[in-house]
Amino acid sequence: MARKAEDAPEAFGGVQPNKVPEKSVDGKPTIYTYATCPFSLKVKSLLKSRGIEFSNVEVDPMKKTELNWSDWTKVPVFVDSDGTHVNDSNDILHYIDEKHGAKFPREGEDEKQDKWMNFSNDILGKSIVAVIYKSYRTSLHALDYVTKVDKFGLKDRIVNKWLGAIIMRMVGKSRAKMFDEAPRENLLTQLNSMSSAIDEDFFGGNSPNGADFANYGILRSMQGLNGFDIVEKHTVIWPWYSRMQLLSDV
Ligand SMILES: N[C@@H](CCC(=O)N[C@@H](CS)C(=O)NCC(=O)O)C(=O)O
Repeated sequence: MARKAEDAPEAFGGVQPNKVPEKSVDGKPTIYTYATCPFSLKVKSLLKSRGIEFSNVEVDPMKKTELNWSDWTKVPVFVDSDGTHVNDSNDILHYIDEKHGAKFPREGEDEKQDKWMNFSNDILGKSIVAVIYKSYRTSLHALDYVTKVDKFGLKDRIVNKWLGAIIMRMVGKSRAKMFDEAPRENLLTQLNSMSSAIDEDFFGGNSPNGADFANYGILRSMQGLNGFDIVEKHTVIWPWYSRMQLLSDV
């Protein structure tokens, strides 16, 4: 835990020392997200699967004004109804689970869960970015969601889509360099590797654990985008994905 943010060395993951009750919207647990952010979708899927009502603040990916109050400049950021403030998706999953039934082990208690939760960030998150943002065309398709966010003005929608696509195309290229195989082949390799850890219905056995929510959220973010056919065609991952989708309704 307590991972440092690369862009703000003073910021760290996990539960923060300060409470920010004014940042919880309508007195509900509040998640600051981008609609299509893989890390944010991990958290949404856990909240939904537990039937926890929450508020969602859509962050402008270029200006990030909604996060001016936070040292951590990435999404998701979670603010509980009492103002408890948690950074970093895997830490947020643990915080929420601990508070709502403690149905899966905490970090350090289950090596397998820890391994696959880390995999979701270190490998799978990067593998999907290389595929989704494989060309300018696929990047524009992925960024089209910003044109549908009501609260963004017309200028921001256009800038976010076109500038976002250029930036994400560059990120996609740099992510692709991390792997030996081409993006589509690499994603298939990673799905095969995940399959080896799903012995029963879930990573967690009969019920989902942190590794299930972490990896499901990542793959959920590419639904409808370039490369999702690789997930749909996978004989182990697709049935697992469908089970996760059913129980999380995200
Ligand atoms: N380790 C972080 C990674 C979060 C992350 O990289 N989020 C992306 C959006 S999907 C982000 O905010 N990137 C920085 C930016 O957009 O400026 C987590 O698991 O929450």
